[in-house]
This record gives sequence, C-alpha cells and structure tokens, in this order.
Amino acid sequence: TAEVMSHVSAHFGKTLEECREESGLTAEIMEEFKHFWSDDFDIVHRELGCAIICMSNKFSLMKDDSRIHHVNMHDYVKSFPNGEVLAAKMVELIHNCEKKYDDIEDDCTRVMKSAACFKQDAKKEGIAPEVAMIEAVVEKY
Ligand code: B8M
Repeated sequence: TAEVMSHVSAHFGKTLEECREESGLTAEIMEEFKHFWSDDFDIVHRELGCAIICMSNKFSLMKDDSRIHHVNMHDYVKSFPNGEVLAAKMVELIHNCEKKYDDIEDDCTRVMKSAACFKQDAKKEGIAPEVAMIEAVVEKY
C-alpha cells in the first residue's frame, strides 16, 4: 500500500546524503529523496541511478550486478509496519522494470530507467505515496 511505501521511502531516503558525493547527484537535481514520488519530479538523470545503487548497497538490496536482491528486498520491505502486504508486489514491480531495461549496459542509467518505470507502475497500482505521507513518517527513522 501507499502507506507502507511511505515508510520504506522515508527510511531508504535517509541514506541519500551519504551517497550524494560518490553519485554526483547535486541538490539541484534532487533536494530530498521524498521528491522521487512527486508528479513534478522527472526521473531522467543518470546520477539518480548511481545514488539509488549506493543507497541500496547500504542495506544489501542489490546484487553485484546492480540488480535487485529478491530475498533481501522482500525482507527489507517486510520489516516495516504492515510490510508483508507490500513486499512481494514491490519485488515483482521492480523486477518487471529491470527486465525491460536489461540491455542497458551502464548500471546507473539502467537503474535510473528502472526506477522511473517502477514509479509509473506503482502509481498505476495505487501504491505510490504522496510526498506529504513521507513527510508524516520521516521523523520515525
Ligand atoms: C531499491 C529500492 C528501495 C525502495 C525505496 C523506495 C522507493 C524508491 C525507489 C527506487 C526504485 C528502485 C528501482 C531499482 C531498480 C534496480 O534495478
């Protein structure tokens, strides 16, 4: 659900600052991770893909090939309140998007494209959080 996704996003987003320098993601491109979900935010910068890889690695959510680690991702989502209702769906949506862009060799670009696809599909499924929902839970983490 969007509620669970707001918790996952709030927690995951805490690692953005640690990853800014190595990913080259400037505050101009993305100020805070919650904006990922904003309708006004376009996922078009390769640097965001680099940042998501760096952030995922803080929780071992990706394998060495920068593709999602299905078991770790499932467990991570499940660790949030009511997470079990979102875990399988989230892994399925991300994996489906990864497959679409599997031919892109550059890891950062492929992850950025997959993330844009995931955002779009999560919206379609009604599990995308509003930015305000993330703001409401961000202080819990
Ligand atoms: C690794 C995802 C962590 C979940 C945080 C919540 C939303 C953020 C979205 C990132 C999209 C993940 C796409 C990863 C594609 C991997 O090939």
